[in-house]
Amino acid sequence: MSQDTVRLKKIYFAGSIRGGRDDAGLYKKMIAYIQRENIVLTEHVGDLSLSKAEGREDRDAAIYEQDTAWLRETDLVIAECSTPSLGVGYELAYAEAHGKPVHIFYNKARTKLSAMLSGDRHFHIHPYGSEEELWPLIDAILKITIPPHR
Ligand code: 6IA
Repeated sequence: MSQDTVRLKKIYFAGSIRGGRDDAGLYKKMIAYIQRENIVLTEHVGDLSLSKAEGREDRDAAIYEQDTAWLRETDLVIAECSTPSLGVGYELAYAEAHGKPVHIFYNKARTKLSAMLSGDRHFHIHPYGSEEELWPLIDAILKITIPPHR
């Protein structure tokens, strides 16, 4: 691979699982959109067969280890926060502590975002009114160039 080759960006997509799966269809669409030209480390977040009751608790330590390893490895985090989730909140703080860029989306017609997110200057906050507004916003985020051998 030449030095000039731009490698695919690795994206950590965060969305509610045990916090509630009302927006699972939206996560799936956002993940598919990002995946056209990038790697999404957390494709399972958009798995429609995954319910909030799913998951054996004896697997939780392994999930935590895998997800935090991906957060350390990722180029940037994109979170859809319209459905509040303790796990997503934790992931966002963990990403910030590791210096990762974080982009937070939420539907302003139905969600009042936590002050702990909207008040944190590290986070790039993207309120949107309709789904169609999402795609150009995501395009703009993904255009940000990441050096190939960081
Ligand atoms: O508190 P929550 O469950 O809503 O937290 C959701 C966030 O935590 C997501 O952004 C995920 O990255 C992470 N997370 C929570 N549960 C899992 C999980 N469960 N697997 C991977 N990441 C998770 C098992 C699903 C598996 C059977 C496909």
